[in-house]
Amino acid sequence: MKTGLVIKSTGSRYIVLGDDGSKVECTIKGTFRIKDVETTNPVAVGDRVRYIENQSKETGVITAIEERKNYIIRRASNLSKKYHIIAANIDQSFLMVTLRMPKTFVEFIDRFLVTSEAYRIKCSLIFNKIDLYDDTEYNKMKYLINLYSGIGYDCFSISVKNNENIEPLKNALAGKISLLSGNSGVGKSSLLNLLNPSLNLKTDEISLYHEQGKHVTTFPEMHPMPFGGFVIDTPGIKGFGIIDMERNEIYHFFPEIFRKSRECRFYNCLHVNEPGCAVRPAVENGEIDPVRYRSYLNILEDENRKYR
Ligand SMILES: Nc1nc2c(ncn2[C@@H]2O[C@H](COP(=O)(O)OP(=O)(O)OP(=O)(O)O)[C@@H](O)[C@H]2O)c(=O)[nH]1
Ligand SMILES: [Mg+2]
Ligand SMILES: [Zn+2]
Repeated sequence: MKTGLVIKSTGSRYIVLGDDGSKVECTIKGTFRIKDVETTNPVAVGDRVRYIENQSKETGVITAIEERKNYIIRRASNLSKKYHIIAANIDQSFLMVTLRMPKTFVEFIDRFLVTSEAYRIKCSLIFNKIDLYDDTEYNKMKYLINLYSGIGYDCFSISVKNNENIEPLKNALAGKISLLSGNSGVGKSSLLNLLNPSLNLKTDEISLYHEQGKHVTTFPEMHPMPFGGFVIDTPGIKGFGIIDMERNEIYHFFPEIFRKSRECRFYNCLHVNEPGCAVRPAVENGEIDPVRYRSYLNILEDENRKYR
């Protein structure tokens, strides 16, 4: 009996990196279930497993999964009650954004951060392609870095193309299991190739995810980093899968709004137009950024729609 880490899954087969450094292609035996959640895949990348090697030592059988520290899921399809486990045991997540080619919208950033918070996974932002920015874009980035680092999110500004400012990011990734997300074209695969040239990932390929509402089943892969740790590239997956949230808990995932909400008169204040709300005045006097507040209202409105 050996133990190892699932680094790739192809539906029914799993590549396990044994703690002894060997790689084994495994199938699974038995049933693995998450309590209360129906899933389409029993084992995901990031899972720590026990397995038995077959005689050839190239193949094996997974017999047990160790308890997960966390896992992220998405619906298997829009209307399905089943969930797909994207990855397990994630230490931290990184959202890569660009202010040009493509332009990332602040609300997209906030939705990602909210989901990260809901999963209680530490999240950081990577601003890439700084080599392309004109003064306006550069200043916008500085504004956003100031905003988000003020709330408590680490920010990195890099150019993969010019190999600029990569060192601090390496330090943050070292020894951890990290999820890397971001819109198509921001440079995720390019970054991974820079960090680990032997990966040779395809870049500049349009991924298959763009048709809205259609989930193509691909399986994320964990890429080993030469300085220790793994990065999971999530091609075209818009952040995490959607997590179901209660309307009155959304603001819990905006740390600065949550902090302020302690001063609201009503414990069930949604910070829209309730009397004695402390959040709205804070938006008006600039203590809370209006852009963040708008993201909050938009997410709240989406949830409201589900209840109508
Ligand atoms: N100018 C500039 N271009 C970059 C930089 N980083 C990446 N690119 C280019 O941006 C394009 C898209 O990069 P990819 O690495 O394929 O982007 P991705 O995030 O993996 O995209 P998907 O796989 O579709 O999600 C490529 O043409 C890269 O060469 C950068 O720092 N500066
Ligand atoms: Mg890519
Ligand atoms: Zn309030």
